[in-house]
Formats: sequence, C-alpha cells, structure tokens
Amino acid sequence: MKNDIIESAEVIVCSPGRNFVTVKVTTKSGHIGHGDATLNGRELAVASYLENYLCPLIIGKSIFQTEDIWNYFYKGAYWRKGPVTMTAIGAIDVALWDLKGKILETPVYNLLGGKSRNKMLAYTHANGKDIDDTLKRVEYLRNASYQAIRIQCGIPGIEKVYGIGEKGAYEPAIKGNKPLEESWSTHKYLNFIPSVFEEVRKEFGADLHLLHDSHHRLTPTEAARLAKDLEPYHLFWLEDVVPAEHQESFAQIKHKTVTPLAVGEVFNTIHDAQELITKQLIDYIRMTVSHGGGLSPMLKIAHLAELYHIKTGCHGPSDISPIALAACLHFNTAINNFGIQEYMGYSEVTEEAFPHEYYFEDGHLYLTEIPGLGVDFNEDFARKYPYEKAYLPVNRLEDGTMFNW
Ligand code: CS2
Ligand code: MG
Repeated sequence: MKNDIIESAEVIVCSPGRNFVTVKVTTKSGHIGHGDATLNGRELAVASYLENYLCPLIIGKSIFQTEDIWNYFYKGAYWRKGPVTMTAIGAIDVALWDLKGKILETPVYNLLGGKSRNKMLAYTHANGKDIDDTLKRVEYLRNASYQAIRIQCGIPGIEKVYGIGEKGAYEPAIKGNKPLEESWSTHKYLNFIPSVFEEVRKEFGADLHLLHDSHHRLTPTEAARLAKDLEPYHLFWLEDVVPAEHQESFAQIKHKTVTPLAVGEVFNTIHDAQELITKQLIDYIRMTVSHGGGLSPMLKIAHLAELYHIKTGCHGPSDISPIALAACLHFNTAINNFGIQEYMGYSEVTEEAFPHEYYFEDGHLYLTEIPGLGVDFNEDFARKYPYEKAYLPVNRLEDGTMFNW
C-alpha cells in the first residue's frame, strides 16, 4: 500500500498563544499526520532531537510500524529515557497513529481497542488569590457545567504561589532569558490549605469533585499530614505531593491516608512509575501521551495500571497542544481504567492554530467519528507567531535554599 510509506517529517516551532513544537509527517500518498513535541521551557531541545536524529530516520518506513519505530528510537538511542528523548519519540508515535486513522478512515480510538466510553469526565483549574476569589472561580466553573475542579489558592505570607495567575488562565512559563524566582514556605502552606477546602465544601457541598496539586513540594511526612488533614473533604485526588524519583517514599504516605494520590505528569517512561503501580502506592497515574513517549507506550502503562486498580488521569495543561490533548482523548476512550482528563483549555489564538473535532459539554469531553485524531494544524496561521524562549519559574525557600517548583 503506497499510502503508508513516509516521504517527509518536519518540525514546526511557533507560538500561537504560547510556544508549541509540532511534528508533521507526510506519506507518499500526501496524507499528513501531526504529533505534539512541546516540552514547556525546553522546546528547542526536543525540536533539535527530532530534526537531527529522528525525522531523517523515518523516511521510507511504513506508518504502520509504530511498535518497531518506537523501539528503534528507544533502544537505538543507547541513551534511554528522559523528557526530551521521550517527548520527541512520542511526537513521532502520535503522528503515525494519526496517519493510520486517516489512511484507514477511522478514529484512532478504533485502533486502540475501540470505544470503552462515549464521554470523558474533565477537570479544570480554579485559581484564586485568596479564599473568596477561589470560591468565585469555583462558582463560575460550576455554572460552566464542570463537575470536577482543581482548587489552588494564594497562601497568606507567600508572595507568588504556583498555579495562581495574575489574570485569567495560569501560564507558568514566562518569556525571557532566565527563569523568574518564586519563594515558598511549606509551613504556611500546610497550615492554610485545609481551610480552603473546608470553605469550598461548605459553599458547594459534597458532590463536586475536588482536586489539588502540591506540585512536588512536600516531604513524605508532610504529605501524609496534608492528606490526612484533607480527608474530611473527600478529594478526588491530591497530586504530586513529593518529587517521585524515589518511588518507595510513597509507601510512607499511601499507608497513612485514604485521600487518593495522583502522580506522573513529569514521568516519561513506565520505569518512572513501575514501583508506584505494582506496589499500589498511588491511585491515579498522571502520565500524558506526549511526554510519556506516545500512544504506543501509554497503552502498555494503562494496561499494567489496570491490574493494580490504578486509573489514568492524563496531564492536560495548556502547555501541551490540542494535538496531544486529542491523543489523550483517544487513549481515554479506548482503555478500561480511565479516571479523569485534565482540561485547562486554550486561548483563541491556539484554538485557531489547531482546529479540532473534540468538544466539551456538560462537564465531559467528547470525540467524534472523524478519522485520525480529529485535530488539524493551521500551519500558515501558526507560523505568524514566532517562538520566543520562555522558562518555567524556579523556587527557593524563604532562606534562599533552592527548592522544587
Ligand atoms: C500542573 C501543570 O496541570 C498541572 O497539574 O502541574 O500546570 C504544570 O505546572 C505545567 O504543565 C508545567 O509546564
Ligand atoms: Mg500537576
């Protein structure tokens, strides 16, 4: 079948609404597939890895060889794993699945196991500078039909806190030639956060799913304290409580609380989560299709997690493109152990750059029957917005100690 042979693979770095790296794979028959290679704050590293090492090697290969191509790139690099490598491999993998769907004239989820569900519970972010501001944002999102909301709130005595934007949606990466520096006090955070959830529950009752992200900032003991303090408010999940390189640390938390734990948005291979999954130290795996190496490995991770009663909760910030979000939706549609999908939404400019079929309604995300991923890339429009280097912030303790952002 001539249609399936790859003729070209390009990388487009641009900034329609924010920085994105998009992979475009074209077959000899002229079919085009897209992947998202955006890694917030390190975009050019992934673009270079793709342009110099991966794109030249797929010319002449068949788009159907996703398993062989993935292993060719993973094992063939010798230097395995890592967010840059796996985001690059993931973008190619997703573009090939997009092409498979287009050439076989079927939505990608039909190639991943078919429909296990017709809709996907979504959650979005309520960020407030104080409790009143946060309550107002929750009210607005509830009225917009959200049934699951992540709650982040300013902390008295801390000037700038993760997740709290100046106005509107929170964009963590700041354009410029060096990272902004934020400061942090775990003491002030731990003493304050339970009161936020007490007020939210008082105002909105028990049915609304509430989530919270500690963004890698606690020790296991501090995390166990917060998880227990939040038990009366029945969170859907408490996310990224401690940096997860040391997976067995989660045993000190999981065995002390019934607050569900979620982790994994910074993971890039199954090895980052294997102990967390097989020892049931978490409740949700947050790995996302683009940074997790693509749809091919994510299916394997979901199938392993399913054996251990762990559900998925793909990372879906505004700093992965609608292509990656759509890939998550096809993945979510097919697997059995879907949990929830993060959905921050995008600016109007980003929406125009990436026209898509998926839609949000009544607290859920939906796909259509369109072949492939159902997302296009308006390349001419997107190229009007040139890339500008942007850094994620860094974070120090109040005494100046370098800490986790
Ligand atoms: C956050 C992200 O959505 C989340 O759970 O952890 O917003 C994260 O801070 C950004 O993706 C970093 O670029
Ligand atoms: Mg997070």
